Amino acid sequence: MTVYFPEVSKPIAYEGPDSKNPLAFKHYNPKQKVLGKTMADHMRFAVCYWHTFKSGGADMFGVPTMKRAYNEADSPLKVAEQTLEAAFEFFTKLGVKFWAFHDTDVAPEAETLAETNKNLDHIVKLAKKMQQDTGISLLWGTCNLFSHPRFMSGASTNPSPDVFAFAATKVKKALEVTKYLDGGGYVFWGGREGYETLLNTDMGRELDHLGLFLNMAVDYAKKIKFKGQFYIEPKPKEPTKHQYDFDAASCYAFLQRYKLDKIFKMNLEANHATLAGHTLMHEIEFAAANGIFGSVDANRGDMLLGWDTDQFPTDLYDTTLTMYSILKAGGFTTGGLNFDAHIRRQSVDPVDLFHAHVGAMDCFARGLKIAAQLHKDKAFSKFIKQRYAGWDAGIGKQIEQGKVGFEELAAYTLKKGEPKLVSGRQELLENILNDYLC
Ligand code: XUL
Ligand code: CO
Repeated sequence: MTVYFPEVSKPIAYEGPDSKNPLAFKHYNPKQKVLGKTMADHMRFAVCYWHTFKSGGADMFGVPTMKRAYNEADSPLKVAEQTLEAAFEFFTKLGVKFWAFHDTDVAPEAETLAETNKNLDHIVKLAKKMQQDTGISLLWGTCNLFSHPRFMSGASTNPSPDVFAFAATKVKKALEVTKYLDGGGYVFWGGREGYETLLNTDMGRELDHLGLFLNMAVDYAKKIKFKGQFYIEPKPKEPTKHQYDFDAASCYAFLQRYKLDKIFKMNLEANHATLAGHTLMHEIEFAAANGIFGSVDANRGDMLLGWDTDQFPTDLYDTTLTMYSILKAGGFTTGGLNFDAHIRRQSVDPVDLFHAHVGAMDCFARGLKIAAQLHKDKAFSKFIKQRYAGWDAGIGKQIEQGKVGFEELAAYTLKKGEPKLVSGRQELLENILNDYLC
């Protein structure tokens, strides 16, 4: 069997914080228990197929820079087979238990949809065998409804019902494939489900169509007994000027309107959160507060660039707060941390993929350890509990229990007078966070 990553001859091992080996984990020890659960189970790391194996470093101004041995073959299907082999070699050497892909990442598109589906069937059969041989599972499957020219004006929100039907046909197949591979979930990211200009857009109708489309997907999943979790992945813009699934809050309103709120959860991406003007922590906490937290696409943007740079997460402050919010949300069930990130255009060597993933996994492992300590010590929750203590008794309790209205509150206030000012202690809390981080 061909070896595609000879620079890494054996699986990446945990060597502890003193190790100087760049291809070893210094913090991620999969079997180590943190708050009663192994690190592997806390984080459920997944490698994404599209960036890691299919993006070759091309950008708006330049062609691919990365040469990969698995791309050398005389037919697209052979390239797909080799890429799959390389991917499972990579997953195994890295020690992740999950992967994620779009239909078009794994199998080449052909002249007709029937032929494309044949290619997909061929590849997923090989993938199923590799999953069985390695114990690696599919975190979620998804469908690319944004790259082909037919989707230039959207998929289910396209003005043409023929494109809606085409997209439905593709999602039908992607659901079947995800079920065949025992995928734990299925993601909808509405790449072009939005608009470029309202001058040519019937927004109400497009939203109705998106609602109809997702309901059809749910109906079909029931029919084929696909039991995986459905996710929506919010993103406010890019490539479109406005995307309908803008952030977790707008997705939740949409899901409620189309009676899908009990079925879908959120797949929250760090760089999408920042594009929406939020932090990932905000998105996780909003989702958790509404019972729709599902999974995370782990990456980061660049403070100075206003687009989805999809960089590997290396900021300890961010990974700590992400893990803190995930622990607070009760942890992952079907979801995980999927590295929806790509190495930079100048990182041309295959080994750079290992450096990126090893560093990000270690950064999350450190974040988890710090977040667990914050939880154990109730570093913030003690303060929050006390800050809201007024609601546990007296007038606060009466308000929460619905026992008083405006008249009773007016009588109470006129008697009590001006409320006391209480410090929010933000600076103190930020200092405490830094004490734990260092
Ligand atoms: C695009 C993005 C996608 C989804 C899956 O910004 O995040 O790769 O994660 O379609
Ligand atoms: Co993503």
